[in-house]
Amino acid sequence: MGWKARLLLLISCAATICARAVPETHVVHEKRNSIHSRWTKKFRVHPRATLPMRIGLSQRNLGNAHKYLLDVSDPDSPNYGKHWTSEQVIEVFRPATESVEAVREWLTEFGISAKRVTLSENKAWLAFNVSGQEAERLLHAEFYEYEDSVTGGKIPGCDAYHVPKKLQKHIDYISPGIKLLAPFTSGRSKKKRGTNGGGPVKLPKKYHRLSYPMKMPTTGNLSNCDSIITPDCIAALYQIPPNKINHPNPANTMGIYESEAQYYTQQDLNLFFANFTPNIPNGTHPALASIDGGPGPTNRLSDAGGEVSLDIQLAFPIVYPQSITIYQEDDAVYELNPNQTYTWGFNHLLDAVDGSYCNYSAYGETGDDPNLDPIYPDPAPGGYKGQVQCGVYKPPNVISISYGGQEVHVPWAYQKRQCNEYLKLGLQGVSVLFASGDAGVGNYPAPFSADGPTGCLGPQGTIFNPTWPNNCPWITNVGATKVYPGHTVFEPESAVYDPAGHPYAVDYSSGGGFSNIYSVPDYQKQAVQTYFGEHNPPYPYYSTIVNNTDLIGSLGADGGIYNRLGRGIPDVAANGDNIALYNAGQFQLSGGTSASTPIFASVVNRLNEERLSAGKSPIGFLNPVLYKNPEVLNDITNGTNPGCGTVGFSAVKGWDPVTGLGTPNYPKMLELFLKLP
Ligand SMILES: *[C@@H]1O[C@H](CO)[C@@H](O)[C@H](O)[C@H]1NC(C)=O
Ligand SMILES: *[C@@H]1O[C@H](CO)[C@@H](O)[C@H](O)[C@H]1NC(C)=O
Ligand SMILES: *[C@@H]1O[C@H](CO)[C@@H](O)[C@H](O)[C@H]1NC(C)=O
Ligand SMILES: *[C@@H]1O[C@H](CO)[C@@H](O)[C@H](O)[C@H]1NC(C)=O
Ligand SMILES: *[C@@H]1O[C@H](CO)[C@@H](O)[C@H](O)[C@H]1NC(C)=O
Ligand SMILES: *[C@@H]1O[C@H](CO)[C@@H](O)[C@H](O)[C@H]1NC(C)=O
Ligand SMILES: CC(=O)N[C@H]1CO[C@H](CO)[C@@H](O)[C@@H]1O
Repeated sequence: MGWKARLLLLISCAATICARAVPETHVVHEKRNSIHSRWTKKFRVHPRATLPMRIGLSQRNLGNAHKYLLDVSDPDSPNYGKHWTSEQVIEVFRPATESVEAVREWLTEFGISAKRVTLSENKAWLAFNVSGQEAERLLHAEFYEYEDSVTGGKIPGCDAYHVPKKLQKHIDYISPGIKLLAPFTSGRSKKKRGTNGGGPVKLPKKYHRLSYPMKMPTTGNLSNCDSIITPDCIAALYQIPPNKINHPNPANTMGIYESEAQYYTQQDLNLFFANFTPNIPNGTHPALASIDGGPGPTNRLSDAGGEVSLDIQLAFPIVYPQSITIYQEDDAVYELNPNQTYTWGFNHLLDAVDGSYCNYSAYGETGDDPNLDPIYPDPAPGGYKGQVQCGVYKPPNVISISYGGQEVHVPWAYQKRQCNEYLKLGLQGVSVLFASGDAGVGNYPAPFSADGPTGCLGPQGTIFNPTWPNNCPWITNVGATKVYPGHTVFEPESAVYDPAGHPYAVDYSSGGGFSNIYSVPDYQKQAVQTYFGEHNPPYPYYSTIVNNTDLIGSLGADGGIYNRLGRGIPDVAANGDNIALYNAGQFQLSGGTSASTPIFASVVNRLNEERLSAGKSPIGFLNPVLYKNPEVLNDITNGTNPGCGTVGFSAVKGWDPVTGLGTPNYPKMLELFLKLP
């Protein structure tokens, strides 16, 4: 060994763990490469301090999950539509009994007796208390207190820890370990943040436009659809016939997610029905699935929420007499607190519709994240005092979600774990639809978002900023279209674009682009390749998938402004502008991919109703069928989605990152989905 090599060894030794020799039977299981500047390593954990330790066990079959999903959702699979029960999902992915036993044996041999160790009900992890000294000896690590400069909180952790080599395959992660609270950074983190006054970014945000009052149009008149979209315009655009079903299937309720304490008022619904949908009786309303204190409707008109009014008033005309259920997440105390910075969203929804998610371990995360998800019982006056609700509702066959954020703001492990859950819902036959975002290829510019003057990434704010959780390949993303002035519902629509001030305060265009975190899924490969091959966007690009949200900030160093390897967004589209609604007692127009999503999801609800009447299963994960049968959608070939100082991508023949495969053609979709088993 030359001196250089010896010096290197010495340095690496000093930098990691040399206090005790690590036996040859052990290997490094996790090691931190860098530490975010908000954290400071303080003093060594006291040998007699108590540390709550958790060992997350490796799930079986996670690597096969994608294959399982395609097995039940690819139209060419013999098992199409044969969805799994929730018990099957738990059984297939839970850690092997062998893993539980091997880890228990290791602990017993070390001197942590079996009676000190608790096994979680879903067999995903083992929990026990250890002294600081035991922790260090068990894991051949040095534990320190780390202090968070943002919150002032301290948590124990180490730079690296070791486990016996033969156990490595059974262990996902151990905490306390190398994980510190994932920092809230974007690619341009040092900047003072926008509307939140320097704090972390509050997510999710609603994707609905600020609505504005208008004069009521004449109903039944399709010649005004270029300025006001009524239920008749939507039915005409997508050839949706009146719903002839007399006895709606109660198991086929249309799910709509709401957050941020959005209240609807019955008065608004009644006004809407009276003026637009004479077939829907006065007093018709959705059911409420309140999650962790999520509030129901209000009688105070001034409290009416634009998002929930829009969602219900778009869905009812399409699905009635089918019922609607609002899944309302989180108590109003959290949701209305302007200082509240950690509603990252959707974990409590997923807990409520799948009890196993409450304790689901993956990517080093177990259950809700106490740093990112609201905590229950809520200590604040008036807060929800129960425990987090787990598995209290059966998931609906389709759920429409018009909320989201940017992938750069959401810790990698948090979003990967959540994306797996969307996959599991797909396995169980649930269609999950998300709005693709309203700021084209970027985010809103400051002060409408925390992403600086352009709403985009990189030192110059020129790099495209894809949306979350739209980057997850196991959901269906809905972009927005518009009937431009002078055009009719009998002509093809175009991608939506309304420049700032016309009529909304900020530029509005259909969220689209390519993820930096998820690579393009198999079902989308051909579509994306064709797009690049035949309609090469006129921008420099990079080709990287990152495994840490912080790394997004370093992308594009070579001048590229979008990723060529990522999952493409959106998948489909529907109208999202000039939507007629009543809100707070007033007739208004509104829009957003927020509107597009309940429209598309309502079409799926209708298709499910027809499949159920024919004795078939609900559709579940839509994308594999749609990408193999793009002719059942109206291809959108005009318009772009501006953002980041560019005109964005172009809507072209075939799939594009503006309007996806296109808008629904109800008769064609119905024929196709009734043909499938
Ligand atoms: C660890 O100790 C705490 C406090 O004494 C206790 O509440 C908790 O149940 C213990 N955990 C386990 C797994 O024994
Ligand atoms: C439909 O609206 C157009 C434009 O506002 C108007 O000219 C026409 O008379 C209306 N037709 C009916 C049948 O109300
Ligand atoms: C609808 O019902 C409410 C009572 O729930 C009533 O006050 C209102 O007048 C009714 N509206 C119509 C148009 O019948
Ligand atoms: C929000 O923070 C400000 C400043 O710290 C404080 O004055 C205010 O009471 C807080 N509001 C709520 C609802 O917690
Ligand atoms: C993340 O990616 C880097 C390089 O791209 C690689 O060296 C590292 O092993 C990856 N980490 C994990 C946990 O996959
Ligand atoms: C095409 O889209 C542009 C906006 O990008 C719009 O102004 C124009 O009217 C559209 N053309 C048609 C035929 O809809
Ligand atoms: C058995 C078990 O691990 N149950 C936990 C599942 O998650 C909920 C909510 O986080 C806990 O309250 C349970 O103790």
